[in-house]
Amino acid sequence: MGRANDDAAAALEEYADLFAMTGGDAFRVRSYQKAAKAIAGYPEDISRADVRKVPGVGEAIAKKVEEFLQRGGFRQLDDLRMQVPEGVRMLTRIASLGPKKAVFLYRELGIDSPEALAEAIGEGRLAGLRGFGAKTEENLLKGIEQLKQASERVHLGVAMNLAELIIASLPAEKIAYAGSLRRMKDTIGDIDILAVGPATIMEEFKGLPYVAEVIASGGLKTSVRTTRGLQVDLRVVPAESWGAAMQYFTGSKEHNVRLREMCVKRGWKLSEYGLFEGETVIASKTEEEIYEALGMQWVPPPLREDGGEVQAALRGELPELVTLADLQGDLHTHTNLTDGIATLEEMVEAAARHGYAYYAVTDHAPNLFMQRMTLEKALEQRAQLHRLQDEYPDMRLLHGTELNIAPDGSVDWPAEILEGFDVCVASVHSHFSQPRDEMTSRFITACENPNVHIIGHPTTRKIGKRPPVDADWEAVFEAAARTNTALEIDAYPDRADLPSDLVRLARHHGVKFSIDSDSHAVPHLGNLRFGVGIAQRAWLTRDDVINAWPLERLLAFLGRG
Ligand code: DGT
Ligand code: CA
Ligand code: CA
Ligand code: ZN
Repeated sequence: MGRANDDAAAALEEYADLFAMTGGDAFRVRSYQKAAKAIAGYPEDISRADVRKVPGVGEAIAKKVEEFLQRGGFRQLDDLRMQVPEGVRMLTRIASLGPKKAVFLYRELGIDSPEALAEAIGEGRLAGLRGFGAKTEENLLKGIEQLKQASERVHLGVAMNLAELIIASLPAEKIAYAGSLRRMKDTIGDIDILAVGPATIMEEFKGLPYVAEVIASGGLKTSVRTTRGLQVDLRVVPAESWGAAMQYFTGSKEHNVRLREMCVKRGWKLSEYGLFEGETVIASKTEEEIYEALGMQWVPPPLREDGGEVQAALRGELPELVTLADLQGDLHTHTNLTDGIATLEEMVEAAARHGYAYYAVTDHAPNLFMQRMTLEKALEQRAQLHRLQDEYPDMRLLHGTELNIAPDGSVDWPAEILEGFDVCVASVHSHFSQPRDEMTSRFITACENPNVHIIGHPTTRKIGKRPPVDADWEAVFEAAARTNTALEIDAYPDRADLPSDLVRLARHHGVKFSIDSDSHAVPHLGNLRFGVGIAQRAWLTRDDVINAWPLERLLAFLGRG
């Protein structure tokens, strides 16, 4: 994905937001958002290709993009930026504050930033305004706090892309990322890269195009801030202590503290230079040697959170974690029939390139009004999928749908229609702030529907944008286990939903999981690896994951055998 695509997509997104804030037509807002997504997901670099070839980009949008590519802006965007100050736009990033309310607060009270809003609430200046009760104020304060925290961390997808770019552009004898990124945490505070050799590497690092500012620079460590605001630390380490450095800087701090406690008892010392007895090096070259010397199994980085992994590794009882190679298919993907940008043919062809044994297309169902889905369209797609099947003898194509769980737990279609789908994912897409007990029964009712196979992105959170819904998760997990309903691990990195701590809890209740990409474009299929990271952090094995199963076992689970 070229940077021009990302930048143009971001500009169109911003334009869509501003257009909505200033009272623009909802369908046009939607078409800008759709075009932005399409451009971001387009495989070719649009600064070289004709942007009109991107699906969903008509003449009017193409003109804007072309102007943007020439001068980094376009007239209509400039106009709206003048009407709505930057800080007011920041207001809309507060969860539960929509564009209309943000503009209202600006015009009525001159509130022009999240900080100004927090202040106004503190001074009681919102009291008496229509639509701003005590409960709303409390939610706004929570949202402001969340925004503050989120702006200091990025999701795994952003950090991983950047780390891989950096690593690919720096020639070194050895180079790898450590820290929370190697542990596959869902959000990343900063990127930690370790390298062996050459002397010129620090200069090359500081000269990379995405470096905005050099924070600190020395012979052994350089820290920079990238154009996206993320900090990257590069450390040069001696070849003979590579393993010790990787172990130390991978963390987590809590995991390392546990290991050092063990060392102290034996009179040993563990540092980023090695495992020592007095001056004698016991192990330092590889991580494996270090863990072995400590009398334990090598611990996969996603487990290194002091969640019982040290004890298990000492007993030789670490789980055999599910891997990306174990996944046989993807059970939640979209096409341009709803909000995806690629055609059915394109998605299926890309899935085949991943070598899948099965692949489900699950476009949105009619109750998500904006997607304009109908039964007729779904059946037409099914026929088209059946025709395509002949071209892919080694990959079973499954026709599915992503249903909407209504506030009462019901879904879009009656049983006789649902039975016609091979796989039904059901997700919450509205009414996010239902009270806890209602939200809990909503999920339980959905689980109890015999045609619902998978609950999609269960908490509905979007990292840095939308908080998780409130539910009694243990009660939901109990229901999912009892009804044989899988819970999704949505691998799309701004969702990462279920998060790993809840996955681990659900597993204790006997729940099965589906690791899905929730793809809306061909490149998204590759996001599945982030879902595997979540699964590994939750100690899942192949047996816990329905799309790591062979086709026959999956079909039996779906009741479609
Ligand atoms: P982040 O960056 O907030 O997402 O999380 P980490 O885990 O990458 O943390 P970071 O970048 O502060 O440090 C990277 C690793 O280096 C950390 O996981 C453990 C190790 N480390 C850094 N500083 C210390 C320290 O003061 N004590 C110990 N025991 N370990 C440290
Ligand atoms: Ca870090
Ligand atoms: Ca760091
Ligand atoms: Zn969804």
